[in-house]
Amino acid sequence: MERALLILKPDAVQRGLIGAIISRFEQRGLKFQGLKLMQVDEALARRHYAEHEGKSFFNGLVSYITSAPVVVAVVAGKPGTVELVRAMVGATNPAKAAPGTIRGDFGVDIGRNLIHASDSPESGERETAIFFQPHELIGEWNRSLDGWIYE
Ligand code: DGI
Repeated sequence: MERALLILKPDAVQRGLIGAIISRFEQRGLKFQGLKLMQVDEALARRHYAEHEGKSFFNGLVSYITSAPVVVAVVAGKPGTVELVRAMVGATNPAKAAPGTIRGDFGVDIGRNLIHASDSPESGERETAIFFQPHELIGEWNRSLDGWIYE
């Protein structure tokens, strides 16, 4: 299985878009391994976004992600899942994101782009370990419709 960490950022939660966004991943057939509402503190934000430290937008990014509760989730599927999830999320700047993507349907500003998704299977594992304790994840569970999602 390949896993991606999703963060429904504070704007998504404040705007009442949790259900609409989560539904897209459910409808696509992806399986959730973890899901929770949480408040990100500054240390966690800095750790998650460490690769952007020093960039002009870094401080704004940290204050945005820590400004109000977020929903974090882990979605899993066959190899290729991370790429599929990124395609559903759309370009980093919602103004340039294609219609039909989450950012392209719900956002207009790069500083309020609604959702984070891991950009590689390796980041999926790293970020999952940052946001979830092992006991908060259910790695293996069956759905009766799995055979209707994957051949
Ligand atoms: O993986 P993404 O979220 O699509 O993009 P990323 O990992 O390159 O950047 C992480 C977040 O940082 C992104 O979701 C929004 C923010 N960001 C990236 N580039 C810019 C930016 N914010 C501003 N204001 N300006 C930027 O150029």
